[in-house]
Amino acid sequence: MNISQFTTAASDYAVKVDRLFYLEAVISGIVVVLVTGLIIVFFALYYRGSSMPRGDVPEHKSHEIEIGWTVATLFTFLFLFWWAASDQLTALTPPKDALEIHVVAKQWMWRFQHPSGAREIDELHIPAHTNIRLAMTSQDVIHDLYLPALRLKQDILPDRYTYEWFNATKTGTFHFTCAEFCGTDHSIMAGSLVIMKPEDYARWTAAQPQGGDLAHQGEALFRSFGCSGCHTPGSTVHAPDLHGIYGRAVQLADGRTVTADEAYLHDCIFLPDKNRVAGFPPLMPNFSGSISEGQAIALIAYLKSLATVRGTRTQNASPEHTGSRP
Ligand code: HEC
Ligand SMILES: [Cu+2]
Repeated sequence: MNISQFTTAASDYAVKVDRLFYLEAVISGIVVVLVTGLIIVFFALYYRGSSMPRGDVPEHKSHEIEIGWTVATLFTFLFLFWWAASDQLTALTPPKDALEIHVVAKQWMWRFQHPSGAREIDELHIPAHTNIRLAMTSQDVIHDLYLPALRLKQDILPDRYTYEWFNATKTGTFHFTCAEFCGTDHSIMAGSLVIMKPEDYARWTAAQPQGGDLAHQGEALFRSFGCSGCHTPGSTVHAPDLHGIYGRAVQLADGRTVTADEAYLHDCIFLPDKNRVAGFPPLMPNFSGSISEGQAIALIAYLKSLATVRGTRTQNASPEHTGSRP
């Protein structure tokens, strides 16, 4: 691994981060040189016993200088804050048309699932010049996906989704690693980010073992875990119909109304007590321990695809399943 692994800026956002970093380094450098220089000069001239004339000590200190440097520093920092914040805030909002890749972190490996159904471990293949959104969760402790070439770092928590998005502009193979101390083998929890030309990515995807896309894998799990036994219209259990669930406003038994986003669906499977649906017996079983994060991703992809089947596609429905209706 050579140093360019860490210095290459592989996205426009990374270039922006670098620009800010260099500016701050230069400003800090100027301050260091100025302050150290003055200390050395005054030391050399006015050490105790030197013959330099001290002149008359003024009665009042100079307010102009005090106010001047305070205001100058204040504005410099406000300017840097404004610059950094505006880069960060634009980077927080993912574009609507992003390709969504799921990330499951666990001690001590990375699992990636592509919308096509392709999976990989400790390697992430992505197309360049494409908006990519990572939806990330952890199977155990807190991890953190650090992609130096993209200047991105985001914590990954159990029972919760965190996201980051990017648009890579350079092809190549780059290092990524876990940036949260997560146990004995934390230091080997790393891998390669392979940024490919879009046509190479398409070829790579096609060459992966075909397990069906995520939504289809989820449909099979929906049957094998017995979800369908309760959640099919006409079942003996009074359970909600899950068609069109994604993006819907759900009335809960405790009076809250929540939007059924990915995090909500995730909680329904692993923490059902958190969200009991109003008007139904509280019979949704807790599947934590029996369903893995990877399986939950497929189940949720399936539930999201249900939103598109009956023409009730909601605005939030994720774009990647539009081509994969069951
Ligand atoms: C024993 C029957 C039963 C099984 C099995 C079951 N559920 Fe449920 N589920 C329910 C009931 C009843 C509710 C509504 C009451 C509640 O929240 O407990 C519910 C609620 C839900 C909700 C929230 C629905 C809404 O309208 O907000 C989701 C999502 C869900 N289940 C998904 C699943 C998935 C995925 C599986 C399989 C892994 C599954 N369920 C298995 C009975 C079941
Ligand atoms: Cu880790």
